[in-house]
Amino acid sequence: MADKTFNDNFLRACRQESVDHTPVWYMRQAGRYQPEYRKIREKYTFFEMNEIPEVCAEVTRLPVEQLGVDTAILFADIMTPLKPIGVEVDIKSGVGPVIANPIRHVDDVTKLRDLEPENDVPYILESVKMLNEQLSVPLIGFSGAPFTLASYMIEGGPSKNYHLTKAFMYSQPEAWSVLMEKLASLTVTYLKAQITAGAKAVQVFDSWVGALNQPDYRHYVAPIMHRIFGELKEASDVPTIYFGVGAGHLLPEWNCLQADVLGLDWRTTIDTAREELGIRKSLQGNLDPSLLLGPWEMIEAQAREIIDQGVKEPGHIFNLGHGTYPEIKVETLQRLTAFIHEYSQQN
Ligand code: 1CP
Repeated sequence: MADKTFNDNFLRACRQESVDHTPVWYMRQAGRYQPEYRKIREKYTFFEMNEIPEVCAEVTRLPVEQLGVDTAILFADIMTPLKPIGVEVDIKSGVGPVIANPIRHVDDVTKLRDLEPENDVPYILESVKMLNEQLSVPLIGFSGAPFTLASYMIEGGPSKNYHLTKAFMYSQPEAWSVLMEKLASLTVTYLKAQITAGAKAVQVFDSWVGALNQPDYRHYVAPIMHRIFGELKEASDVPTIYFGVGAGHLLPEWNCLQADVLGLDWRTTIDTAREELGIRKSLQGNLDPSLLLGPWEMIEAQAREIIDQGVKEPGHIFNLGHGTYPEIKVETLQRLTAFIHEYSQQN
């Protein structure tokens, strides 16, 4: 571990314990809004950055050193563990993941291999170990959730309405179920390996599951999410976080899962989650990242509002409602981090 005292405010907030200040981190805190990131990215493809532990660790540390955030998140992508199981995926700059062999039939599902982290993604485990030596804040490991991974695997890339995914789910329910179970196994195996390597918390990104209504979520997705968080809880006491965009209507379902922290986007306030929906878990969020392109006075007022709501009960982690954008200025995130730390201490 690094010389400096270890800052465990984030882990304490995950466990709903008292904190020195509200911990802060930003989804996609490593990314194209950073000139240093863009410079490294010019030299490597996305997966090269991911697969060379020294580069991966450097990019992971960048926002911690530059912004003063309370956690690091491993620099990888939700697509990282899909490549070795037979998904031909490329990350295209300015687009995102593009898949050359999208899933159409049950055969495309059954031929996917099982993930063996030590053989298939040794560089991820190496990066986690390296970062554990270097950081004085907790490292978050992560995985995509089955629905969100399946959406890329079926659509072949980013989508606005997920109609191919839903069509597959409705018309080939048995194949859907096989796919969900396979991806649940991958998620659990991958996260357990990251935890064994030293990840101090894990986040499951279900970014696009908000596209489903509540009955469909309950029928087609909730059982495997129960399986994932149940198996993780059985294996370790490392805090688990579940996040999705536009998924406020699913929060009552999420409240029944064995996840420790729920991520909110900007559409659901912390007060609403706690008071109207009765969520008693820790909450993470939820400044609209678009607001970071607006005037500082508005950013500060909104951040103040989020902290005022967050500190009413133990268990709040400040974050954005979704990832950073390339247009955001480094200085804005530096100023925001300092403001959150200072303001939440006074409360
Ligand atoms: O700093 C960090 O947050 C760590 C790195 C990280 C994480 C946690 C990256 C790097 N990707 C992710 C997760 C991820 N990837 C999610 C879940 C979180 C979210 O909703 O944002 C999703 C949906 C993806 C898929 C993906 N990969 C997209 C979105 C495409 C879409 O459908 O709109 C994109 C643009 C990527 C590429 C990517 N991943 C990460 C970075 C820094 C980038 C940009 C790569 C580049 O061109 O430099």
